[in-house]
Amino acid sequence: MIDTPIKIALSKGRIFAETLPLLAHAGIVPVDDPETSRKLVLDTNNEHIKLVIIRASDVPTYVQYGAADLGIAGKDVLMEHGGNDLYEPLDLKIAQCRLMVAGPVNCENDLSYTRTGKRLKIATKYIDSTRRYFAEKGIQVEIIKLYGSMELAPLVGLADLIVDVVDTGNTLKANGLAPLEHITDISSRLVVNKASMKMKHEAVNQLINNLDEAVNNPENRA
Ligand code: PRT
Ligand code: MG
Repeated sequence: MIDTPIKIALSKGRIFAETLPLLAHAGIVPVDDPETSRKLVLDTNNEHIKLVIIRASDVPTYVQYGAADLGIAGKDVLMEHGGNDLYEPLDLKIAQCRLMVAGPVNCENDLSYTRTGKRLKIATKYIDSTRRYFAEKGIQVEIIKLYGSMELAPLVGLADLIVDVVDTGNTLKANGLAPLEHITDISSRLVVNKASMKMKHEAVNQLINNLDEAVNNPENRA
């Protein structure tokens, strides 16, 4: 057997920080810190396991094409990526938040925004999830694609509402916005490349089992 290392793709920031204790429980400790290192492939204490540090929204793509065997990504990102080209064996229950519709504080409790006639403008990076959500409600919307700082859009008249992930709600509040509708709960998931699942079955399965155990260990709960 060719002994190629197992590569796990994940983003730095909150996902990396919250994954660390789970990896540690599985006996995996990175040698470098992605917040200070410029390396994009991090060695770990286990020569058979590498961490690949990429943008959160690129994780499903790396895993889909086998550039990484496994990945850790938010359900928000996975829903946008769509398709069933990845296995999703484990909810890691980290980086939890809610996908929400939000709007200016003064339209709080004002469901008149669902009235027909005026087509609502919604700013978001979650194009597909937003289209699906409003289509299910029978509301026609115009979706404006943004890559970040969605909270700004209603303030400057670019959109009526936004769809974004919300944790504490402080960012909405600081920008005069309020949560209006809860679309779905979000947490990060372990995803696996389909070929890796077959070709590296033993190593991949062991890792899934170890991480599953870590998730269910109360010591690792934030
Ligand atoms: O930053 P970059 O553009 O590279 O990518 P990213 O924003 O997708 O990455 P990152 O690391 O910010 O988020 C990775 C994943 O963390 C997301 O895909 C979500 O699944 C999850 N997550 C959990 C969050 C939050 N909580 C969160 N609060 N992602 C983003 N936020 C944003 C939120 O949109 C708001 O603008 O953080 C801001 C602060 O949130 P509040 O509500 O606590 O004020
Ligand atoms: Mg971010």
